Amino acid sequence: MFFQKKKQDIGSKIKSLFKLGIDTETFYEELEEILLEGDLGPRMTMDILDELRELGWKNKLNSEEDLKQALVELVSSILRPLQINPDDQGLWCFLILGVNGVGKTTSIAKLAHWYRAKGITDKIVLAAGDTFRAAATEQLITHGQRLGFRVVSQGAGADPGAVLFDALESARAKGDHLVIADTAGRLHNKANLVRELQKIHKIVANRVEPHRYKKLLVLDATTGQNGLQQAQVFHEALGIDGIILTKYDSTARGGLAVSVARALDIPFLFLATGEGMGDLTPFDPREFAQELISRIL
Ligand SMILES: Nc1nc2c(ncn2[C@@H]2O[C@H](COP(=O)(O)OP(=O)(O)O)[C@@H](O)[C@H]2O)c(=O)[nH]1
Ligand SMILES: [Mg+2]
Repeated sequence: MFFQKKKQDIGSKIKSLFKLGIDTETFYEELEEILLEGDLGPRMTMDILDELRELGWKNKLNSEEDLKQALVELVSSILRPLQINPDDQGLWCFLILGVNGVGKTTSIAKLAHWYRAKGITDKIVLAAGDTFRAAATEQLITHGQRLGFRVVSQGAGADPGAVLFDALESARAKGDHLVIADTAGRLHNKANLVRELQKIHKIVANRVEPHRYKKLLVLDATTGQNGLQQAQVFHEALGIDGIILTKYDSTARGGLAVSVARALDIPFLFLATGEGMGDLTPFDPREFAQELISRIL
């Protein structure tokens, strides 16, 4: 099986593929396996195979390099990047969403660090809106202290809406430019989650101009097609403006981004590739596609 191969075998899948004979049915069957294994999802995989068959018929798929190039083109054409640069003309809010453990709290700290390091803004407040677990608030406070950002919190059990309210009001009063808000991502009861998120959403929407209010979803690249279902739930509930894809350092796959983009057409903001504060990179579709294809092939 291709997917059981180890690191030193990377790149050998494409060689084995070409030994099957270009443009044969087995070639496409094996390629289908590879793309599905890479988490590109069934729909995107079918699209890609259709396009490749067409290239094959036209005699434009003659080498490993042709195949790689075609895949990079197809993958990068479906991915949209997004940059958000908060100005100082009004208060911005990033609501950070996602299920437990995907990397929300860590990403909030990284985002604050990134926006300050790039000189975009340092007037950032972190809001501890995950009041479900005490550890979540403590974790955000620790990051805030370490990085030197104010954290607004009310502790475990508090109403997340009240935390958001406090954070937004105090940010406005103190002349801050950006509130980055944590949320709890319990998905065990979808109806409850959606109701709670919509309450928080109302509080932000009433206080922040629509174009300065961004609902950002954190997806863990190691979760595979599960991540697509998560994205669907959050997108349906609130409408997601952009995605941060985390733990891209802990998976050999990461095609989740492609299947989410194919299904929901949500743009990507950042790629997180480690636990360090500097492990956050603006999303570049072409670079991502090149890296992804070289990983899965
Ligand atoms: N390897 C890796 N680990 C990450 C990344 N982002 C977050 N983590 C780790 O994932 C775990 C859960 O992160 P956390 O921010 O608490 O997730 P949350 O529950 O969504 O807030 C922590 O151990 C983080 O250090 C990443 O990009 N790469
Ligand atoms: Mg958290």
